Amino acid sequence: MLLPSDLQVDATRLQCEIDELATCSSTPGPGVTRILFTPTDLAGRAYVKGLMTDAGLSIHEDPAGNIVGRWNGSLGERERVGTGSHCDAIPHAGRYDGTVGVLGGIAAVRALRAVGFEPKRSIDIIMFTSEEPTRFGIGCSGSRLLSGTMTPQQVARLVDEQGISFDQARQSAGYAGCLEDVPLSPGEYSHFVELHVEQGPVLERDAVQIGVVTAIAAPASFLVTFKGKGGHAGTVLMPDRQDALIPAAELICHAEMLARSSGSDDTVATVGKMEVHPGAINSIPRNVTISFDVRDTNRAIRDRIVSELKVTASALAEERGLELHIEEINADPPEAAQSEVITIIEAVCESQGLTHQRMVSRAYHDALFMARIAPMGMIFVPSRGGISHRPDEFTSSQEMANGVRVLAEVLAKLSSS
Ligand code: HGY
Ligand code: MN
Ligand code: MN
Repeated sequence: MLLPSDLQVDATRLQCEIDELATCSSTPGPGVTRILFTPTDLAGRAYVKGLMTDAGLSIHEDPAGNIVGRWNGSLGERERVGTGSHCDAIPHAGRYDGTVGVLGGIAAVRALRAVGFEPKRSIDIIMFTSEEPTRFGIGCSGSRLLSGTMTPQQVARLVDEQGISFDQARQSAGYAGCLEDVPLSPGEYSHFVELHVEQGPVLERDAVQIGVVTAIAAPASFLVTFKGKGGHAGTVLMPDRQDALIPAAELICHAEMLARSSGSDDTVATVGKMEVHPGAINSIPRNVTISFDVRDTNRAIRDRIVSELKVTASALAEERGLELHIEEINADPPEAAQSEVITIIEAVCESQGLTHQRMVSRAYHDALFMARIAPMGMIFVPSRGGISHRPDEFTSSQEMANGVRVLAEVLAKLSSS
């Protein structure tokens, strides 16, 4: 019988591994930039595979670049228990987003092996290939493929800003084979549990050690392009202009107003990227593309905001005689964590004497898509100041170790039945 007190997590070693992985970055510290299939991503992958091998896991990589470290259980490969997260990082990000779930999963295996635990169900630590949308515009392409949420054809067609396709990029990174072999068949996982930093202020504000996620918010994103005449900034008089940046600016402010007045505290709307063409100080913007990221735990509210934004975009374009193009990226439903998994995580927190509370995840994660093929759960550890996607993102090694110990015992329970 595994006793919680038996489980020892080497918090210092985990912190060193987080810090070592953070050196695999295409920008100087303290921030981390690790973009899919770039040299720093490949260096990070090699480092993670080394840790998996050292922990006695067998390595499996699929044609999309999802990396699995497997601890073979006596029941073989059916109905495995999955955990994991991602190691790619948006530009100038922190070092804990995603990595705590991958390196923490490996640390959980080490802690279980150290007390002689042997799983019945195999345990998979998954490093999903591309959770961030940075390079190909859509997040979670690895877990979308695995769960059948995106088809291999849809993923193969993704193109980055240099015109390189996902297929070309993965093959140059050494991932050959057919993407058709990636989707999992039903029943491959009995459960999927992800450990992740909260990326928000709730746990720190409430002085609680562990967040037990009940649901993951529904993300939607799309691009809006206004096209006008452009022209010379000095010679085209104001009544004669079709400046594409003006309606874009109005739409950005409108998005903020809609999100603030939606009636739901969980509604968020963000314009994170804007491209102005030709982008010269003395040239009237001819084409402007802005990106929208709209979320809420309530899908109907999110969809209402998205459709109101599209209606307003069309009215603004018509008012000024501009062309309008809208490119859908994704509009995913929220997912609930499975009550059995929530109960197990809470029971483990109790037995380990850790304070815990139920909460929603406003960030999306690979668990959002793994929930479509297996009962899902998430374990959160606090983020200092609620900061994430910033170089000053921070979670202490002790807080990480708390999450790892809970994950380890949850994996032990799920893989023993
Ligand atoms: O955007 C998100 O929620 C995640 O961090 N990629
Ligand atoms: Mn992120
Ligand atoms: Mn993440």
